[in-house]
Amino acid sequence: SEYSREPPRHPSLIVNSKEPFNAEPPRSALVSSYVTPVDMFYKRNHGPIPLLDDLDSYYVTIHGLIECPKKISMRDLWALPKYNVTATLQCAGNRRTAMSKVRKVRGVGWGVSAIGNAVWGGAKLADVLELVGVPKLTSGTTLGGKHVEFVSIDKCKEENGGPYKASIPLSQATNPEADVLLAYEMNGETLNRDHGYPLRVVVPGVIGARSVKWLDSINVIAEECQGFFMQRDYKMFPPSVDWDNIDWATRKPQMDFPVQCAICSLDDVNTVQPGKVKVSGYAASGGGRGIERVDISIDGGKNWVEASRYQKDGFPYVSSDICSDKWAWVLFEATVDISHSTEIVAKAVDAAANVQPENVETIWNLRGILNTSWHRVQVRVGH
Ligand code: MTE
Ligand code: MO
Repeated sequence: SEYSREPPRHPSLIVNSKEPFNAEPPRSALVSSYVTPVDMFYKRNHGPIPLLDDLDSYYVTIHGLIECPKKISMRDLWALPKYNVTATLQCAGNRRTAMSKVRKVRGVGWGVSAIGNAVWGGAKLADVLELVGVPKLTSGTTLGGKHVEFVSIDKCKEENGGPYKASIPLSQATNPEADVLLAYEMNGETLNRDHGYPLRVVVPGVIGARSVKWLDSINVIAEECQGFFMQRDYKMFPPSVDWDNIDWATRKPQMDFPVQCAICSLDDVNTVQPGKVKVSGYAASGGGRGIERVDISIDGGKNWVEASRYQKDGFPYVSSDICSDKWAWVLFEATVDISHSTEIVAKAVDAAANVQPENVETIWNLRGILNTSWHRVQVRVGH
């Protein structure tokens, strides 16, 4: 079958869909290290994994509204300055299963682990575009509504057998500070097949859907990409919209992800001994907005304690710290005293003072994206 050449995967991944392969690690794996190991990183696919075994014949075509269209080889990319960017990638469908419990949504179910933090190595898209005559972003440039479209090699049924594609604004693509990468490494190793070998886009601070894997071509276009995943998916609708009254044209494709956090040291339902319980997890926000605070409550949100936050190897995290990884999550930790059965709640606040919503009902949407409601786990005290 078309799925007979899939790569090997770690046996402890939780498989949400086999073909196409969609899987996430147990949540505890996310808090065992600041950088998520490649084999524990969630895998989100819409078709079979392409097999590109001949790098000599691989190149990316860059064309569209540019003066000198060009084919770029891996050799060309390796010759450009290499950047290592620590960035958290999060699927817009992270925590979808919990949203579906309130009212059914359509889409692959995910727990809290459709997210990971990796060190991506590669060339900056702004440098690559400069090679084909597209200047870097400088103040005063007018770029209109132009977008840069990324087209993959894979084939998916949503595109009627065509390739996966997405786009980002030209102003973001040509801005060196946006750190958009054409990545050929993940955590210091050659990118593997599941994550886009030999080359993928990484758009920091933006929902995972725009970080196109197995890149085939880059197209500078007059307006945003018209592909399925930009126009008929990954858009945020209000709770009043359902499948019988949806008008896709009324909404914009989702780009930045909102402030998010989840407890990873505890399952949805836990039995604990009375006494101290460690609460740790991740918090992240889109657009390079850092995490200002993570609050923990054991009384349903009446009283809160602030968790400690860190990045790197346990270094305390300060949101104003210029050394912090601006595109990366923070891990948090707090210890609470549990004397009776209750719910433990976590919520994060980002640098723009955005706060996670209290309840999932208010942000319910038919595709089940962006469930960023307060994360709640049950603790039952057993003796
Ligand atoms: N790129 C291609 N070519 N095909 C895909 O199915 N899935 C997207 C994105 N890029 C996808 C893709 C989605 S929805 C997400 S969340 C991320 O890749 C997941 O990246 P990962 O599998 O490396 O974690
Ligand atoms: Mo995704």
